[in-house]
Amino acid sequence: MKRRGFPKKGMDQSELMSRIEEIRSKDTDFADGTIFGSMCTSPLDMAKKVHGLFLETNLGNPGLYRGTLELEKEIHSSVASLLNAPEGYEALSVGGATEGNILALWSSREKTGKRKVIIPESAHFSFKKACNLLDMEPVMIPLDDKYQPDLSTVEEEIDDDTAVVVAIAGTTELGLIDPIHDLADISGDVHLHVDAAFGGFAIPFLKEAGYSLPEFDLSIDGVDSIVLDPHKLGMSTIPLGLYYSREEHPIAIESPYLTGAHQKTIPGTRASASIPAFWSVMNYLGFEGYVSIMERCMNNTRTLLMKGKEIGLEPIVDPVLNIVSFHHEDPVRVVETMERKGLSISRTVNPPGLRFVVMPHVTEESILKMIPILEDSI
Ligand code: 0PR
Repeated sequence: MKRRGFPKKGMDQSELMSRIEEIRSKDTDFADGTIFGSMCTSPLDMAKKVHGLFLETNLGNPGLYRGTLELEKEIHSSVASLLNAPEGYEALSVGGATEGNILALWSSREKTGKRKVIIPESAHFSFKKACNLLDMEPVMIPLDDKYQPDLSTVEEEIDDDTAVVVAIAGTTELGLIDPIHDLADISGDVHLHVDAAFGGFAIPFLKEAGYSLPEFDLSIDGVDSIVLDPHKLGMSTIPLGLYYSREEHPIAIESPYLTGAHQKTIPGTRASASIPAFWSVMNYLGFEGYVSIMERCMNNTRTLLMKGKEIGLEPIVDPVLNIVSFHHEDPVRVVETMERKGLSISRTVNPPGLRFVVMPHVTEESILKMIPILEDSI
């Protein structure tokens, strides 16, 4: 693109807004029923409205935003209950699970001086980012025939240089939950971090609805930290992740000229509107509201699974959460074909396949409309 000059004079407001509207219409909208590959969803209307009221809030400088801070403390406390956090836990609001995963690795390195990170191959790429950033050494753990980390390899790899072991509650590609109890036993005193970016706002509600799912949170003694994302299945606005550690986070950088004495997370100025937005969603839906949303997602997951099988697709695993992935030898081609037809699906790499995330914006109707197009594209 040719370099544009910095605008010299202000633009006419209505001209400006019509450009903005035109541009925004090029973005895909969750309400279109065409997005099947995203772990985010349209936040509740209330979240959007509340978010707009807090645009200038910045909890990097908390003394100026005492109201927002009050809500942050309330969400930290309510979600601590959801995760069975013990007394003495620390909660930090982050931009999303990427930042939470970075904090977990950073804190384990700080506490131990060690650098080795045990990571299942099914982990999100944010752990590779974190290792690169923190100069830590990723040790990738192969998956067994059920696409779960091979526990004997984890056991072999843990040694005196190991800083942290990673477990996942809701893998990005298949939505699986690692055997976190077993990983906690194997890790012993080594920091065990659970990435529950996706599963954190699914598993507790599905258990309530009668789904038999394993424990994944701070109720397991050996779990030292966990992250989950209100901006995914928490149904709220971007950016918000919540990071919990059993003990106090060991890194606190002095911020002497601001109203808070220290900062523990990565941003300095911290966009905070998503905090009251999530507070509103959480209090509006309540536990019961989330249970019914997740039940609907799982019903739609079963519909997609069944319809996929009817057109000859074979699921890679039986879905545990609201993600369905089907074997396919050339997923890139199918994803591109679907994209040309106006549908956004995703793919898996290990093994190659077509990935559908059945988020709350995915309806039975949108699935039934998408299936014949998928049939023509595979
Ligand atoms: N951990 C897991 C298990 C994840 O699935 C993700 C994101 C992360 C960590 C990182 O979370 P943040 O991106 O919030 O830091 N997984 C999604 C993905 O890569 C992110 C995403 C969401 C991508 C919506 C695209 C999209 O439209 O698939």
